Amino acid sequence: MKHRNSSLGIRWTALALLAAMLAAFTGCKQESSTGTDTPRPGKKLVVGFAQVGAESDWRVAETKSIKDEAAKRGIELKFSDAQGKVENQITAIRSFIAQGVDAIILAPKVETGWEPVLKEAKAAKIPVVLVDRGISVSDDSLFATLIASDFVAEGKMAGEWLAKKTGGKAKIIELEGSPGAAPAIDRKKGFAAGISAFPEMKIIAAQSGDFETGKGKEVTETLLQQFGKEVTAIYAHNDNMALGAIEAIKAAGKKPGQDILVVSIDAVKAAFQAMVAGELNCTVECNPLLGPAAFDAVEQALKGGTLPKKTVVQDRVFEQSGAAAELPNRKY
Ligand code: GZL
Repeated sequence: MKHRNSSLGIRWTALALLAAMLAAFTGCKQESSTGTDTPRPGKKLVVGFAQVGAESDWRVAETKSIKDEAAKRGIELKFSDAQGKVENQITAIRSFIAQGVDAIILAPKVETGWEPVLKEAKAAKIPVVLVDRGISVSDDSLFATLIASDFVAEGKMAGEWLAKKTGGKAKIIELEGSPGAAPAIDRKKGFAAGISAFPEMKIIAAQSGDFETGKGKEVTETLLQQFGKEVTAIYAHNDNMALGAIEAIKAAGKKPGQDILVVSIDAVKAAFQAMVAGELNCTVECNPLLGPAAFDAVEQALKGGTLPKKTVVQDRVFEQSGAAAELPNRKY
């Protein structure tokens, strides 16, 4: 926690209370592991975590990993769930700055719009570590590092798997993630690259399901009404939308995993269960257990150490044949 003289301390406390009230008013959920908003005395590290929301199993696992690691390291974590709204994430970051946290961890919902608030964090000499999704800024000194998977590679692995499975012939419905989000942009790009060598692999429809199970089901129900007779495969940017699509395929009287192949990304436990049930054909891992690496980066940044601008998390492809054996090993 930053140390300041008493008059400034009174001003910061008032600012912190104002910022916390603002954050509460704007609907983003803020919580502190100590349940207090005022800075605590002593050297305990205080880190603010601006999370997107809880839209998927993956996201819930990422939040748990960050919270568990903070507790393990004796770090006071101020957590904000933006309920999926970028403006709430920006409010949370301003609140963390006003509270004088030592560092900020940010999982940015979308790639753009971050320059102003990250400039404020830089001016306050508060390092920002990005986890899970990247941002587009002209000055990359605005963040210390990014710890994330390679979403283009994930999409390409999904596309190549489907091409191999279908002999290069498929009519595909693509369920896209949240508009403007790095994984949605890059998984689309990667999948297109993965099938580009196969002219008979065509994406006949694409629509966002916002990484959510319910929206994935709704979008698939609608698209099956229009394309149900010709679609042979569904590519979902995450497992939750794939699970929603599986429900919609069954509701349409077809067999998911057989009549219509389903391939997705994340490799959460529910995806392995769906593969064991024969309803999901393949999922590409995207590891959400970023807590340890995130806090290593925070501690390195606070020591003034140099950090790579991006650390890529390695991912693997899982298909039905190995699902039952792998399921007991899954941590999320
Ligand atoms: C990936 C992450 C994505 C997951 C989704 O790093 O940003 O967001 O793939 C989550 O499940 O909603």
